[in-house]
Amino acid sequence: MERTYLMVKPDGVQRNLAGEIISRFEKKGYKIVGLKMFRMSRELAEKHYGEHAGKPFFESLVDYITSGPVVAMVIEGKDAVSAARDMMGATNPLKAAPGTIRNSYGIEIGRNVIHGSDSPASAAREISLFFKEEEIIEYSRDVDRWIYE
Ligand code: DAT
Ligand code: MG
Repeated sequence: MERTYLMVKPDGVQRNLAGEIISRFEKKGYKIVGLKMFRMSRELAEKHYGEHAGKPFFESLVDYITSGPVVAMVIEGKDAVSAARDMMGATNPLKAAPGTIRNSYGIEIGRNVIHGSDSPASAAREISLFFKEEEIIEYSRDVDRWIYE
């Protein structure tokens, strides 16, 4: 089982899409093991998006992600990292496959509604950046036997 870090970005929260987006991962069968709302500091945003420092969109990306509260979650399940990326769709919502979250709810690349870790290594880094160990809840679900064979 794998864990990934997902985050409804400030536009998603403002547009009342947080519940809808959380729901997609719940309904697929992934287990939520961490969930919270917070507003990101500039310092944390620059750390989170460190790989993009120096790119032309970096400043506006940091402005955007710190512009309001985000809803962050850690989900757990089989191939969670790549499956969540597939469910999100391409970075540019207009290029995202129909039915994906970004395709369904977004238009512009700078307002693409959701973040998700792009590899198991990024997932580990981002989970520890945003969640304390005690904020990740380990529990068993009876329904898992109807989700996994
Ligand atoms: P993703 O969020 O799909 O992992 P990324 O890590 O390449 O994409 O970029 C992080 C965010 O930065 C992305 O969600 C939106 C923004 N972004 C990326 N490329 C951009 C570009 N060319 N112009 C404007 N914003 C961009
Ligand atoms: Mg990325």
